[in-house]
Amino acid sequence: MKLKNSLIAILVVTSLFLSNYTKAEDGYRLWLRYNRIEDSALLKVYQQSINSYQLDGVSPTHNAIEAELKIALSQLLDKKISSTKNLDNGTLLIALVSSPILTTFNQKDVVSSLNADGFGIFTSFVNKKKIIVITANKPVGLLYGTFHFLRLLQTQQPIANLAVVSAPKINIRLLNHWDNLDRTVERGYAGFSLWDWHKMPDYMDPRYIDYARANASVGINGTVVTNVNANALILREDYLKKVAALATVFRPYGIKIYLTARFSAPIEAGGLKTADPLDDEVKQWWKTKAEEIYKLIPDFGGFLVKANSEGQPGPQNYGRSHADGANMLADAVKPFGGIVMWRAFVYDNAVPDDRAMQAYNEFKPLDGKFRDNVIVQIKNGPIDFQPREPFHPLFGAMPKTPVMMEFQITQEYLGFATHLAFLPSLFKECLDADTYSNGKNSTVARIIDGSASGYKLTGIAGVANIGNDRDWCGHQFGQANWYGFGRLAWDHNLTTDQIADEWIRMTFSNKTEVINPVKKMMVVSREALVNYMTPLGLHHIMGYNHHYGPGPWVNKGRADWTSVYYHKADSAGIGFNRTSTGSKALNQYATPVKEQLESLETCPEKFLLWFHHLPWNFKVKSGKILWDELCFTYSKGVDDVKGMQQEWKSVEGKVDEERYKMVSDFLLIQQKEAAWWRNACISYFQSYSHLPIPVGLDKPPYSLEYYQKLSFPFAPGIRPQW
Ligand code: BDP
Repeated sequence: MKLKNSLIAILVVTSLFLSNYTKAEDGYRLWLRYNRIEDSALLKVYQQSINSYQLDGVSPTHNAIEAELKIALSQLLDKKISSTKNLDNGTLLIALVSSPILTTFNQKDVVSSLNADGFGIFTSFVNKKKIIVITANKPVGLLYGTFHFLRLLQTQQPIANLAVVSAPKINIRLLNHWDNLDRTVERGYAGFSLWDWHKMPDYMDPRYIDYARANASVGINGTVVTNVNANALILREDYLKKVAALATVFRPYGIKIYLTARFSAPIEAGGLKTADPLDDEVKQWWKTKAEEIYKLIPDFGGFLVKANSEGQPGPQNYGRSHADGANMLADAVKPFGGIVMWRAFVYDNAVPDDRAMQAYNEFKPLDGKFRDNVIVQIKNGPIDFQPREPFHPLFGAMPKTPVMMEFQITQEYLGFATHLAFLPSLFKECLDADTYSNGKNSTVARIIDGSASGYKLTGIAGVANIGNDRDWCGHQFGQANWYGFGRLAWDHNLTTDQIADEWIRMTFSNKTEVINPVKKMMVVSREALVNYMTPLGLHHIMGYNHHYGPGPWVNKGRADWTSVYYHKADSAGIGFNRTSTGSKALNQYATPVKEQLESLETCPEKFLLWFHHLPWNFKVKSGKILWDELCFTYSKGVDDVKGMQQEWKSVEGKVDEERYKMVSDFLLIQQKEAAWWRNACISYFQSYSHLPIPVGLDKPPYSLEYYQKLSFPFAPGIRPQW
């Protein structure tokens, strides 16, 4: 009887443990799960190679490193790894390159020549003991090196002869949160804002540390915590104290805090009559505000500004230029080492230009007129974060002004959080594009990292997809976009394949039977999405305002917020003519790019309707007429999602049940919505082409009116004041 009872007790405890274990796989741990190494032979090798660690030096960043090692090593290696004062075989030594311990270390010069964030990891012999050295010029480099080393273990790489040297190519690597002070998130689909302003500074959610760890693990070194559609309240003293408390949490992780500055803050928060950037009182107000901020946050990064765009106030309200506005703020933060990131995302429906041309038209003439601590932040494409855009013509067009990249990680135009779209493919397409602005090989990446432009101030920002959902991003695979953004910000030469590989290994499994299908799914996902939403260069045809689902019929409201403005479908054909016979937007690109895109022979079909208005019976490269090609491409997008579902099905039982189920359900939503996009768009465009659905393809199951009548008043992420 006794035996039976204790057996039952054991069973209960085990099943509780197991169910807790599976429950715990809710995605919270991101790619920092640190589960025991799956390959037992490799585990043995690792266990023999790592016995202890020695962390030389003291700083808050050192404490962060130690905390990470404590969570990671014993779990990964399934043995206790303690700190030691003596170097022995298998010691992991983490020390600044200037440390006396490394006086005789022969790789000193290599590491000393790296920038402040760079690091080296070497297998080395000290006093005949085989050790692993992680070294850097600054504590934050040691932190990055530690995360890199842990990644080697997590992804099961050989560690017997390490000689890794790595330094970021871009200096400022930022997340931009579009978070409002009431915790709603503009275009956020992962719950509410992480920032619990109401409870700060007295209660600091421990999650802020996990956020900082995740960012530091991929080298993100700054965060703008407030929405670009800014609220001046954040500049009030009580809020600044909350910001300072956050900065204190982030600092050990090498993450600087930045704020968005509402241009009219001197009026709203300062009681002045004007926000004119040339007004002395206004200048003084910002100077005093900057002093106040830096007293609280000595390493405050600076301001991000959206001005004179979509109704936001700006210098043009006072007849001044963007340079006047940016320089005034730059002067205020300059004494403290701060910068101003001034957004080039400006457009005004009063200007009758092609909207794709407006940013260039406004900013190009200002080249060279900005202070040296101003950097112009440009969206990847000339319209607005569409599933596919050509690169923004301002890249390479402002040789005398540092410019930085703005990507959108949150999937405002890419199916919100329920569609799986692996965005490093999108990021790479833009970064690798050749602007020819300074001869061949002036890629966008080389413009923003300074190598083809000579910029000293370099930066890249991603609009965050993070909220307070347990899984952070609203989709398990949304995490891969946060991860991938950070990895590319560090090194834009990484391939999408490498990034996917690392992420899958750390987030799901190192087993080939998981890696292969999941990677296949990720690699096709963005192209699939382009195909079922906006094939052949179509753009901006989504639902009005909330941007959810298809809306090619949207024709009311300001012209450049409608869809008909962009696709220009009529009985003759479809597409936006931006060539020399149309809006002439192509003139904004360097000659080789312009010539390539202008000619129908050489314009890549993925950009066809972005640049050309073509008849429905235009012959494309496949030999089909444009209308048929459009229908086939839409259908291919849907089929590709079905393929993704099959790939995912093959990992059932090989990954935890909880995340397996969630991803399966989301893929079903994605498949339904892909079909919805296809059917709605084909129905709509057919009302202009008057051509039949090609043989072999399904007819849309409902009438066009059906699709037009669907309404979503509570779609998430919407901007409240719209
Ligand atoms: C648009 C978003 C809007 C943002 C704007 C921006 O719909 O919510 O405020 O971008 O980047 O795509 O400022």
